[in-house]
Amino acid sequence: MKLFFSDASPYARKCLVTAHEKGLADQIEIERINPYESEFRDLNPLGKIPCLILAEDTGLFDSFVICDYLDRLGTGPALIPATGALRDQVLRLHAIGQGITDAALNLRSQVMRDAKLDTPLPKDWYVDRQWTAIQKSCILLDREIETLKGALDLGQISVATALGYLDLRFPESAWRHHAPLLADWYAALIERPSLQATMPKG
Ligand SMILES: N[C@@H](CCC(=O)N[C@@H](CS)C(=O)NCC(=O)O)C(=O)O
Repeated sequence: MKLFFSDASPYARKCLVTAHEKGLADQIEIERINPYESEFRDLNPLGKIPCLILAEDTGLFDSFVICDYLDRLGTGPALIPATGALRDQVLRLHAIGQGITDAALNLRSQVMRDAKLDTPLPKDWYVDRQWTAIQKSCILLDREIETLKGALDLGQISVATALGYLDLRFPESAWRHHAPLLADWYAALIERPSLQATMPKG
């Protein structure tokens, strides 16, 4: 299997953390690409990474679908519970992590757009909406910190990779101030080898 990957992509990192946790990292060939400069729409018409290339040259996307595939393929405890209330809880946590990531990437896209064009967008309601989504999500996670504890699951991985991306792109963000319990939880979780081996950069 080959994974179209970028060292900065929080979505791609989520997949690689999953691969490490499921004992599959050695079976995945990492191909670093810049999705904005590469043409791979025959494998993913959306032009986005991560994209997992299976042996039969089929592209698998997006990050949740790849994680679900790796979770079923690998060994060890399931990261996505098959049924029941715990499954709902994990998928909800995953969605919050994904939502924080999406909001941070929306902010980053605006910075990239401003750098390409000589017409910076005003810092308007759209930017405020992204920061509000990030702040409110961190506050909710702080309040519900107990749901992030216990055996590792994809919800926890999603939240951790979202926070890692925030620290990479927006180190000035005050999320720790709004969510001190979440900050403590994150500091402990990123000691895991799978997260240490995939620290974002770029
Ligand atoms: N929902 C997708 C989002 C993937 C995504 O937006 N990846 C970014 C890189 S971090 C990308 O490839 N962007 C290129 C583009 O939007 O054209 C997932 O979870 O995999």
